[in-house]
Amino acid sequence: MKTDPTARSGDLGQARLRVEDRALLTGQGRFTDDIRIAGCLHAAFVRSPEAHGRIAAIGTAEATALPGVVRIFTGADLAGLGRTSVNPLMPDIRPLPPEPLATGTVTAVGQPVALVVAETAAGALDAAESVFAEIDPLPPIPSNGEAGSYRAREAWNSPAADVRNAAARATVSLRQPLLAPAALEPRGLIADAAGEPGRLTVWLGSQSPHRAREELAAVLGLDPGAIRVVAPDVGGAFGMKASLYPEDIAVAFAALTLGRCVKWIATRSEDFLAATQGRGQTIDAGLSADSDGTLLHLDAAVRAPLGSWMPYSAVVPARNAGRIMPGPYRVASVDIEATGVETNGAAVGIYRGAGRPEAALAMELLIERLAGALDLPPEDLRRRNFVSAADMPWTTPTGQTLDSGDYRAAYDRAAALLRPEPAERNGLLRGSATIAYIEPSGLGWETARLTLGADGAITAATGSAAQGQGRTTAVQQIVGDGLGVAPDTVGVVHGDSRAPDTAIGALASRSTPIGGSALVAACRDLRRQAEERLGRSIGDRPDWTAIARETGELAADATYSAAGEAWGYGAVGCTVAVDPETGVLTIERLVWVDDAGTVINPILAEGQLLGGIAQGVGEAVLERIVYDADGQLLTGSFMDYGIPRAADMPPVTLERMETPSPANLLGAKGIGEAGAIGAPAAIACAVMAALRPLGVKHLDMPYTPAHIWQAIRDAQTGDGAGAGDR
Ligand code: SMO
Repeated sequence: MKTDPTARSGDLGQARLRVEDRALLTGQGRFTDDIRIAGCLHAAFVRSPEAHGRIAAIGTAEATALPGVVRIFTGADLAGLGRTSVNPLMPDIRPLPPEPLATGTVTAVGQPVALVVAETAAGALDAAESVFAEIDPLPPIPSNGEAGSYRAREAWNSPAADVRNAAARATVSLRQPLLAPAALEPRGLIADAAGEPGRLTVWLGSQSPHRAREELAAVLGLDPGAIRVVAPDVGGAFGMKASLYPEDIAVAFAALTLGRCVKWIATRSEDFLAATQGRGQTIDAGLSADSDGTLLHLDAAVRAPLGSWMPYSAVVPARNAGRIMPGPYRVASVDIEATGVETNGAAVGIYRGAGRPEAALAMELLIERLAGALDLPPEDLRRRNFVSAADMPWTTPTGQTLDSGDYRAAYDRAAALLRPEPAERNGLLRGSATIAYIEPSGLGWETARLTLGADGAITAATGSAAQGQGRTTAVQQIVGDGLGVAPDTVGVVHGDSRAPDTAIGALASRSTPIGGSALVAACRDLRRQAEERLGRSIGDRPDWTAIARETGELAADATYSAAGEAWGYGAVGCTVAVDPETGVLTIERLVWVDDAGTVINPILAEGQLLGGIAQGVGEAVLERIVYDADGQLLTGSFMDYGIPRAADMPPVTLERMETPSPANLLGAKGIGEAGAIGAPAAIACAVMAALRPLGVKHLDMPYTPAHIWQAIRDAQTGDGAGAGDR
């Protein structure tokens, strides 16, 4: 382990237990569904049974007459509302904002077509089943995105390297499954308009309550100041709770129209049908090198399915896959194009990693194949091409600035931890690989507000909302360090659109690098204000109670803009065993070296890595959303969609390096997505190493026993040219 003692002081880096866990683990959490408001009505949605079709009629008469039904809304009732926006991160975007309730046509199974509001949740569900939606079917655009029309596009080109010197070129052709983010807590909200007319309080399971407030205000035609959005305890989000949904708009509209409180909590099936999905990209890529193994040219065509509407962050996965594709390697030139295409299914958006795992998977498989073509060990090919510590900051051919780190050192350590295993034992085929990944943590700003009460109480409000990552614990340590007080004396507020009053939210692994730096800036400002008022230095560990007696209440607001993007990185070694008789895959070992820059709390960092690894393992071996040819969802419950359980976790060895980033005040980099980025690429490379001797050239995830068995069989009988599933 390499640490930089200058990177931490005081409470930074201390392994404190999470202060959130007592409540969360003893059933004392307060999630949206736990919030009971007297007189609150309940909502249920009527959803399209067709993937694509024309609405002929929506019959609500029978349902309206049922006892306890207050009102049934259809698309026509909401026709005057505005539309949500799409973050214009790619130069060429044709936005596809959702209708809160469909009018005219439906474009996905599960799309809301009517909203029933009733006195009870059961009454709303009963009435929803009595609403008759008559829809004339149209041919659907399939979910794999190969046929849909484009909605977003970006290209990254650089003058081509001299590929006449290329000694070898390798290609890959990936068809990645769509995934369900599968947060433990489904979506839901309470919209309360029972108070002053035109004012709205919303409790929403959200990563970005401030953005939700802005979007609700724009869509509903209200002043943002008339809306307060609060994210209470949130049971996981993973990108799926980042953007405003049609259901959120419809429920808020119903509350405002009725002047009442309306609550909607999604069922698990509704999350499978209508929450945003992740991944699903098709990537065709090629990589060439000269005879020394110096990488020359990377070309890639990324097709990202977008589903039937575009949430705010819709183009992030396509853009990230393109801009990150060269990974931690020096590649002389690139020709990459990423395209987002419309399909008839749930919206596809950001999901833990959001384009980063897709890029790493393509690049690492290319490296393995290219090494084979050059007759070099793949580890050597990587070592020859890492961006070196001396190169930093390094601008990639896609225009990204890698800020700091020693990729080679992390790689060597991971490779050393993964001791070689015999290739074959007990009839099992073994495969190993050590891969490398990078994890950008975003640009832009975040806010923090610190207050010193007249009694000396310190309260820190952060714009980085919490969904179980342990933000309260981290914020206490950052502010404890910044103000020279014990962490557990710091009160923490997060997830409230009134405190601070502007913010971005918890996305893209940016909460500690950018949100944490905003807290540091606020601490510096509070110290400066105190010293100014007192006319003297207050020292490293001041007595804030005594200061408050002299100064009275103080408040420091900070909006911190990152100086650059901080890039976490790491290396992962993986050994797998495949039983060729049954196709059963065992991940025998994962060894991991991650550099997230300054670490605030190693327990939190480890938790983030392990959680991301679990989701990455799920992606590699279990998870796949399936729509049939008619666009019907075949994986609508956990009976049909596998997520990893504790017993599916392989043994994991974690080590850490700590190279502070020059890009922000804390020197922190992202870690929330690292596990989900590195695990699928490492497992895929190890699986391919195990299967290659049998003649299997490529196999797409998930590596289920049936999938592996079929690939082995096809390779042995010559069917499908060893392509496995194609
Ligand atoms: S996938 Mo993240 O919540 O930016």
